[in-house]
Amino acid sequence: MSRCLPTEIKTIADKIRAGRRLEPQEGLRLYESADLHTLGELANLVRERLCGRLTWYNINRHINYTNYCVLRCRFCSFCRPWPSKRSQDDFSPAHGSPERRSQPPVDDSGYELSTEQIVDMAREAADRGATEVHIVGGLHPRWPLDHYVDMCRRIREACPRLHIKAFTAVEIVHFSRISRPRRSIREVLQALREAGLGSLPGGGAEIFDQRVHDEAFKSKIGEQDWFDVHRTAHEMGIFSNATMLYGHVETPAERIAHLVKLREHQDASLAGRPAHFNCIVPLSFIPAGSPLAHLPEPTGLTDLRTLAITRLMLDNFPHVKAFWVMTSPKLAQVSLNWGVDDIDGTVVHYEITRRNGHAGRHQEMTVDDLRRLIIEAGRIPVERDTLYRRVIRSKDDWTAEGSA
Ligand code: V47
Repeated sequence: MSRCLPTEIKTIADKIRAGRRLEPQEGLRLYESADLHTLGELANLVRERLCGRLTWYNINRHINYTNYCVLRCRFCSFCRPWPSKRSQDDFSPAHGSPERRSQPPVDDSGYELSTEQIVDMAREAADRGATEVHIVGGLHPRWPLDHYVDMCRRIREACPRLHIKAFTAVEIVHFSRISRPRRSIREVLQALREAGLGSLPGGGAEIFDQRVHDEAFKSKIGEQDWFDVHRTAHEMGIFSNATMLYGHVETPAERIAHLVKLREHQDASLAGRPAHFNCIVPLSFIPAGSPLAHLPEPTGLTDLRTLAITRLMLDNFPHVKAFWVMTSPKLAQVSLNWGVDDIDGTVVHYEITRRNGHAGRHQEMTVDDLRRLIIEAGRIPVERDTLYRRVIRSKDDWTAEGSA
């Protein structure tokens, strides 16, 4: 690195080169004063120490089972209110999609997918080579816990090899609250695991700060509940991911504090629990269509800076994942030289955010698209399964390296 660095940044750079952990104020200094190229070089150094030039991708399908939600979060453009004309006891399985096609409705109204539709989507994904379904949705005002258990069981029966990564910590807490008789977080996770749940996605963490929470996520679970779910999952041997939703009402210092809390949790999981976080997914806020639509969307440079600093602060996370639906495929590609080593995924359909509010819900990347992005960035593409085992394909079949 021949660039002339301010003394403070040079000290931080030396620390990173020596493999030492950064303090919160050092992360903040990087936000405030490191130039983007220095950040890229440092994040790249850490990334290449961990996995060289390899870049992971997976063949998956996201399924968002309903947009009805009992919460009204200010940052959310996805949720829809339960229609007042529907009866209190109505529990019909596929409202909003009368033809029972395997898709949500094309307009922006409320919808809920029936379990049959979800199983069809999972089966179609498995037939197209997917190794994972990523299933999340709104907090439905009527569905009982058994509905979600049954969803997992029926996917497992139809597609025994498909990994079910499902339900954010927010949903798990909701399932516990609505269960009758009341089930603890551990009992909910146990019931879901017995039915086929493989791991938890990282959604719902947003920013762990009370001021930010009150301003943007007031009705949602907070830091303590989110960590309770992931702690319990890790204690039970269930792997999970973590997220950070940035670029709305939070400050850089609040982002750093969020990352440090994740790092502390990961230290404890790695030291004494049978599972831990597999990756961190920094999510770039898309204001369009949400009550925070007046906010400017994070720029590409904020995205790169945040991804690089995430890599540098989370020295105990094996992977930093770019979710191209939120950053755009082009920026996800560039980020492969700013600390990112993993891209999610083929995706296929995604309902929760649509870039600029008007993109269709069909948001798919082919394997060829993903590999081309990765190779052109000077990286080596490797297909992985949910647990980061290399996937080996032969004709129409696949196996995960090291799996039973
Ligand atoms: O929890 C909601 C976020 C998350 C917006 O674990 C928004 O592998 C941007 O968690 N703009 C869901 N983001 C997505 C998610 C995820 C995605 C890919 C991979 C993984 C993983 C997890 O999306 C929500 C929330 O944090 N979100 N609204 C928005 N307007």
